[in-house]
Amino acid sequence: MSRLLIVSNRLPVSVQKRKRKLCFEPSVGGLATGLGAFYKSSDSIWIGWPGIAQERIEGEEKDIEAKLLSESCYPVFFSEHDVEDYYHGFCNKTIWPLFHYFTQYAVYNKDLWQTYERVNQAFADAVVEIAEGSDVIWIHDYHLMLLPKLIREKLPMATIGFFLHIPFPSFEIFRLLPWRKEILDGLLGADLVGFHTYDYTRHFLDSVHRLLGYEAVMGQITTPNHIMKADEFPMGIDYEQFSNAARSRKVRTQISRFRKKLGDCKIILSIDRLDYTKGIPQRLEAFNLFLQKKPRYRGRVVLMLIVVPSRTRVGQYALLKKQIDELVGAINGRYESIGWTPIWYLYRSLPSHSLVAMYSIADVALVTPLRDGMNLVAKEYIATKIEGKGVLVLSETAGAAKELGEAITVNVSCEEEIVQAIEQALIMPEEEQIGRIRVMQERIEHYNVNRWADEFVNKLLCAREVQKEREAKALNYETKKNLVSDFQKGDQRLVLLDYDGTLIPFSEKPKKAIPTSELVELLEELAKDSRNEVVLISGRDKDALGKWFGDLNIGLVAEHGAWIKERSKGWELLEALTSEWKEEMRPICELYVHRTPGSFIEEKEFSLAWHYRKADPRLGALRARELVNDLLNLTGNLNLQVLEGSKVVEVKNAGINKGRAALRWIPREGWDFILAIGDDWTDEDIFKVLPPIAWSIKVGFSASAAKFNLGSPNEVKLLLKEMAEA
Ligand code: GDG
Repeated sequence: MSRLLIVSNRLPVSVQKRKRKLCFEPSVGGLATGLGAFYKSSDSIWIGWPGIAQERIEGEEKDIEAKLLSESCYPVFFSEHDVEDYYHGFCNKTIWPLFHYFTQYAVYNKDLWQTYERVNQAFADAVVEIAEGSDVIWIHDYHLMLLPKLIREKLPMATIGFFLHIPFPSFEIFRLLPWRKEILDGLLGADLVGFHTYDYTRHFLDSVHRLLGYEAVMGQITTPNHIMKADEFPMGIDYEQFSNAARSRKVRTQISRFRKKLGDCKIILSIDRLDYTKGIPQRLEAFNLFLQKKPRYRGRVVLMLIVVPSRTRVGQYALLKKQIDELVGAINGRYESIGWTPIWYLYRSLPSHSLVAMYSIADVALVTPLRDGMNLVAKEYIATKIEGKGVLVLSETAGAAKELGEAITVNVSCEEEIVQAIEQALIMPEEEQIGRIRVMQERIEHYNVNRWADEFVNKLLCAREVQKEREAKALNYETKKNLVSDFQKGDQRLVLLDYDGTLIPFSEKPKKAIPTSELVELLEELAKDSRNEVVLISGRDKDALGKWFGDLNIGLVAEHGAWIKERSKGWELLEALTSEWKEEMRPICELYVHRTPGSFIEEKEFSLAWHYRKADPRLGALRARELVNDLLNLTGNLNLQVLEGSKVVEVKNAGINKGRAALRWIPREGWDFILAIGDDWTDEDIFKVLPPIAWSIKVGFSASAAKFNLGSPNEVKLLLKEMAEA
């Protein structure tokens, strides 16, 4: 079993200093409580910040480290300034509001961003220092989104997972972030990125597609040197801990105490950290409206409002606290009568047995955040209902709503809807309450926090396996040495090369992808050796290829094999081809140019190519599918073929392909070395006709018949250089 390294902003243990003495206390919050049991039961180390600035513990770092290490925690220290600009700054003034759709609160400040980068680097250094080969590294949450890439740079073979506990917003929101590409690049360093819901996964994949151009297939993204997966894993709770606690004597005693004080009043419970995303003022406004519109409930219902202090150093939170205080005062002032206070307001953190007692006694839990990644309070409330009585009112914008469909779900922007939901909850027959609660209990008991963590780690190991399979096919140092030595031994050597995406990276327009003088010289160098026969097999037209490479002593194949030019000979047509069909197909392609901004037609002698590299990636992909469909319908009875290449749809004469062109050279007698390199699926036709002795290399990591992979045109160039110098 591998060792698990959990990395999160905060350690599960917090260090405090009281009267100059160090105190070590368990951290509060969903992640610490949720993963606490899991990490203790496995061979794990937790890496994170102990919650105190460096200046306050100068000279005591070693003692703290030793004490924390004895609890399998490894501290990362940072200064007061870093805490301010990283945690209170970029994390909670930029990412938190933006990812929760509070764009008006998001601050975009370069200094904060640079501190975020620096602190992520400090975390990466700490992980690299203690990580061993077989460790599984699991990074948590929005504070550390650059970490996967930073670790990958130092430990290319590491198994790295990332889980985001907050929503991943839709592209239109995410795009507002000035450092959006850096954040995505950071996350793509992981083997697996997990989210609470399908929507967050979808938003992430959409942003990757639109901003970086990588399209996902079944949640899997292939970048030039890495394969990773995005998937959803709704976080669970320690179900048993909550349901057992609800049965404990300590909690039962607490419940009796509460009951005595509250008499027969129905209890509506509201528990959150102080945060504008939780919609506390809106909930109070709705409760106010409820008391106003339904006077018969006055004196019969109490709202227990528990607000746990949080992030009070961020201005927005201090304002929110003031707003809540005022609202509570106003509502109580308006409706209070002798012996009845409508809102019982606690602004503090409760000990866990009091929290469970609150959950148990509450008739209704009003969980109405404006946005929430998951919301564990909703699940904890359900878990404590041992008799099955109680009603959950849940906002549809909380991730938990996806799993807890038996709750009364509300659109929190509509006060009337919350008012109705409160009344529906208060009058719901017991039988119905029990029915709904039991179904939800079964679900969250089954998918508890341990299962959540197990499932994530297992999927992470699977994702790593996929990557390993690809790595096994990568042309590494050893195999490259063998290839070059094979080449050296050969007397008759055939080298078949694709051009775009293989020898040169893609450009927005094909015309811009001109060969560098370095590339032309390299091909010339190879062609100079009489033992070598070099052939460029391309989809380009013959004019472009002729202009760039016509003077070299190499073979050329244009338009995927329609035209062939042998060394020191002229162009010849592979067979008699027609091009009248273009008149019929051109208007269809033109229609798609009009419908897809950024796309254009490239016309070759025997083919029409519709390029969409510059178009919006999603629209481009959609239109490409439509165009292929239209063209297939029209070409059914004609001797034509429709090809989908890299951001291009091409229609051309049937029977023409790169494999057929390659067969002009391959069957010739005497080759003792054959190498073919290509990047897209039109090159697969070449790989398929190669004899077993041949070397074949695919540029990129998607599935291929080639024996090996290389990451980029630059790596191809380095290989050809080595061959030329051999
Ligand atoms: C983030 C995401 C996501 C609350 N009051 C007291 C107390 N709590 C505990 C609850 C619960 C946790 O704090 C709060 O978790 P939430 O999920 O509700 O909210 P966030 O802190 O915002 O957490 C959230 C979560 O990460 C996990 O992925 O669900 O969407 O925002 O466990 O029990 N605990 C004690 N006293 C309190 O007064 N002891």
